[in-house]
Amino acid sequence: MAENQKAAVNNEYDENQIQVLEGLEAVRVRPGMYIGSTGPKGLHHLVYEIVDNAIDEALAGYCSEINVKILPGDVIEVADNGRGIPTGIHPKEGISAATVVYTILHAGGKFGGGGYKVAGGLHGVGASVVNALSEWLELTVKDGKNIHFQRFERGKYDEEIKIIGETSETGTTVKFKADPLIFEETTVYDYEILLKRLREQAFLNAGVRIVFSDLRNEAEPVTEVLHYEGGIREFVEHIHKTRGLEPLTQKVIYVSGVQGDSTAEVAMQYNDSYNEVILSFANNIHTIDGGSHETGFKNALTKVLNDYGKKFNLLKDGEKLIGEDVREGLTAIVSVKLTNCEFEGQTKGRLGNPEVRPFVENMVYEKLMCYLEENPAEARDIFDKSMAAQRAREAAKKARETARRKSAMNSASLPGKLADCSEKDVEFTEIYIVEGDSAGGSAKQGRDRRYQAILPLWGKMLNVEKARIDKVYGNEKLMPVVTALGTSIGEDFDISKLRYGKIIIMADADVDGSHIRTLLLTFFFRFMRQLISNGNVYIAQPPLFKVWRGKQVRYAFSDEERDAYIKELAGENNAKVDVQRYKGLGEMDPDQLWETTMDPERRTIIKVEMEDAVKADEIFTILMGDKVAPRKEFIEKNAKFVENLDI
Ligand code: 1YM
Repeated sequence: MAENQKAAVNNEYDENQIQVLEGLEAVRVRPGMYIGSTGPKGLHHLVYEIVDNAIDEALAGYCSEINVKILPGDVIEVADNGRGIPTGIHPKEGISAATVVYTILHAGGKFGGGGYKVAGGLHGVGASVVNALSEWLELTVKDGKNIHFQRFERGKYDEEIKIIGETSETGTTVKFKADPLIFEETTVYDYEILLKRLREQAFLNAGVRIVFSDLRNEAEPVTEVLHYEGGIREFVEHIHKTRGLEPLTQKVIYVSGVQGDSTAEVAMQYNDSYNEVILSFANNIHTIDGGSHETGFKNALTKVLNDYGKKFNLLKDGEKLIGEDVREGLTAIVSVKLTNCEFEGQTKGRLGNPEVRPFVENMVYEKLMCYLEENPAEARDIFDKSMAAQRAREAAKKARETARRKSAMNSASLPGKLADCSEKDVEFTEIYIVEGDSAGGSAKQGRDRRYQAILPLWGKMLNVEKARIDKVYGNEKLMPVVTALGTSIGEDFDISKLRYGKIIIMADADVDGSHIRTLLLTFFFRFMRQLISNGNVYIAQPPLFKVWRGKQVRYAFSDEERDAYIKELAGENNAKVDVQRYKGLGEMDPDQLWETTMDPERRTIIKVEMEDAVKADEIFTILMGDKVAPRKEFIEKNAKFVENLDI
């Protein structure tokens, strides 16, 4: 008698089954708890969970290639050539180990064996969660002898895993369709989002070969091979290339170290911009809010350059480089792999583990110092760049002091165009930042002046890309924003001085509007980052259409919604329905603007997440940088959004 049948006779099987179903049912009842959301983010997370298991197998040294496909109907297939998930009977559960992995909550990790789970999603859940949230999932395991197969529907199965053929190959293949009952908004994958994440994984796990294909459009299959022997060094080169940045030195600096079961590696290179890009990862998970590994790296870098300057008499007595100086124009990747990561913060985007800071700090200090001493010409270029940044910072300080003296920074001289609100408690106040005078005019008339302030923007856009902070303090477009918000910027930023709890960017749904949103988000990201991490920044969503029949009026935010309203208002007898497309906010009268975009009871505003700002910052570098090729590529890729963009 097979183990599982024995178990069934002993009733254990039934109990297990019940437990399993309750476990997976819990995932279906509260999917957000396991994958963050049931929106597009959660949908893509399903793919990462399965790919992570294949990457673990690659890191364990048994798998050299991972194939990821988007098939017609938005079915995902992930296949690796590893050992294959074990199919033998699990002693405790009485069913196949592979079935356990796919049906028992939290069994996604490696049970039994030691070692660490390097990959792993945001919430540390695995295959069983993907299974629970899939309309169907098919698992195929090849163990060098037999092909094993099992099918699940919404996490449940009718049949045990069974042998369906013979093979001399090994590996695991998982095919699944996200459940539209769970992912109500969409089950359509975004190729670019998956590509970005898979590429990132290929950089972080040097040597792993990921082949990614989008086969949804049979006439136009797309395949991309992601394979980087240089690992995170190539990641840095990739960032410079795609953003059109010119490296300052020829080679990417790479340092790495091991301490106990932990490893740390850093790749870094300076470029011709003033912008700092540091991406940190812990166990292949992007730590968007940094943490102990990133702090360790930053501390070491500042210390190395100061000590280098002192040692070679390049710094005068009392002269000192600060972090901002040594990170100007730097692109760096910091990646640590630990047995046990502690993620902190509201979005779990920060690495906690305190022991990691001194580990990374000491490793980077020693190895980077060695590198600089062995490469004096490069060292000098880097040091000189930091000194230039320091001088610019001094200049900025002077500009700031002058600006202060002119008392532009205190609320006694709020910008002339600001229509302030009467409420003073930031918990209740909002400011709408509006592009254009006509939209600003409507907003001023339409608002609730008790708690809504309006700041119309005017003047020429500052190219923040090429401008250091000192330029911001004289910019006619951005300075009013700074004074109105009250917090100041950069080093002086003080969130306790913030004058409005919600900062709402209101711009048209067209190219110019997207330009102004990108500018403001980039500006906030670079000079007032805490506003974003604190969740103060929002994007207003003005409607695209007004649909009406007599006195019945509807506002539509998409073509589909417009069509639905036309149908609704036309009714049985097909009366005439009018449609107006808003080309800009300026076309709305004050009442309409209030009703559709400003009334807290009816409006939709989207909170800006750190990731949105990071994206804006990337786009900004490409759009504003002086390299033609990446800009051209970006525009070609996004042609439908930026058709008329005049750059
Ligand atoms: C397309 C997804 O899941 N590959 C995969 C998973 C496992 C193994 C190999 C594996 C792991 C181990 C031993 C071990 C998993 N096994 C388990 C468990 N690809 C994909 N490839 N033998 C094979 O960790 O010791 C969980 S994942 F728990 F069953 F061992």
